[in-house]
Amino acid sequence: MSPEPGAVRELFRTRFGGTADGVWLAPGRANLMGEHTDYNEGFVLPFALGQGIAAAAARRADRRLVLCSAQEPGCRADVALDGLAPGRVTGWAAYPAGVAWALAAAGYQVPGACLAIDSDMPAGAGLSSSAALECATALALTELGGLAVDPRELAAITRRAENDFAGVPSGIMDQSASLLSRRGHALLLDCRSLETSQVPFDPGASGSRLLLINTRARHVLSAGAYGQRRAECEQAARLLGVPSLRYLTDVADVGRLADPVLRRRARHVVNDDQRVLEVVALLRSSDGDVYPGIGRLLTEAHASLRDDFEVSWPEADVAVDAALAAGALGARMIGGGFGGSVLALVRSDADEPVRSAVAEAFARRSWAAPEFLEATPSASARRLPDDAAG
Ligand code: GAF
Repeated sequence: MSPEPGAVRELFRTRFGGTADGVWLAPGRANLMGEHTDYNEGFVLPFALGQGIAAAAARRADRRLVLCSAQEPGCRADVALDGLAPGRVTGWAAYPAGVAWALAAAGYQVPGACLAIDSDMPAGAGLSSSAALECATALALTELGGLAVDPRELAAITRRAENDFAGVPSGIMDQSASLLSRRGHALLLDCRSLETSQVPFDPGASGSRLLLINTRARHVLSAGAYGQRRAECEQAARLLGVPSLRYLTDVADVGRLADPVLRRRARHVVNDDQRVLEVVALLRSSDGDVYPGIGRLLTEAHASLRDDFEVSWPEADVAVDAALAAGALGARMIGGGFGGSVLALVRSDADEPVRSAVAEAFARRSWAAPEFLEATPSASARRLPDDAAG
């Protein structure tokens, strides 16, 4: 898992000539609990995946950022660092260019650089490949420039790249997961105080595992529905007289909203915040096998995302139902919604039956076959040792 360092070094050699100064790796993420809670200043509990984005990079003497990607053969982006502005770079290159722009806006002297990018993450699967691309770029540029930037500040900078440069109105979860996670842990992030804590998370030790099901319905965050959900949550908070929905501690308070749609949106957010804390309490308890309880919360969250927040999609609902019928402890859609992946928690001996049941349910509907990936709580973004394989 994770892109081959040798392959990305070779890509650098063939596209730019010479040798990269280093290879940086940033993971994608899955989210155990807390969906659409980050931009409501609530709680999230993501973890870094083994899969991610690698950047082989070298410093340049001039003020240009030159990019190529194994996933975009024949495409080379060459941008001047001076004069970068939102809207000037489009497509995939907007994410790395946006990082250079956001670092400069934060007062850092960004060096010119060549970056060769490689990924082992399916695009559009809702596993935050764009945040991983931003974070790999951020680590490469800061280290090449000798800039010491705290990972929390880097999370804010990379989020700014995504929001203000690439024009995607996301919250802080994905960049934080990529930069702050720890192997064998989930990351509890309070999106109001930005405090984090590491929660031990090792389903394998109890004979369970996490299965990601890429439903192959493509997830596109920049589409309007995500922004519409944000606006609905802000409106609900305004009507309830609180700075954000995080300030509601009793779900009964949402009953004061006259509009049934806003009531449902707010109910999801308050309940999902609560579910994050319940999952954390289970993971931290020493009460035997906590995974059936976590599974129930996952399935509850899916119903809430489907019925109250209305961001699920038909392939996700079918995958969740088929996984549960085949014995999964719990399952839910993850990420922004309207396409992407489902996370299922399964006993190891139910892994095969769950995969077959989901694949059959898709085949019966003549949908493209789903893709199954292992989700292993992994380490955060880092520079790979220079002698890493390849
Ligand atoms: C996407 C966004 F990028 C995150 O910030 C978060 O809002 C998530 O959707 C929903 O929880 O991944």
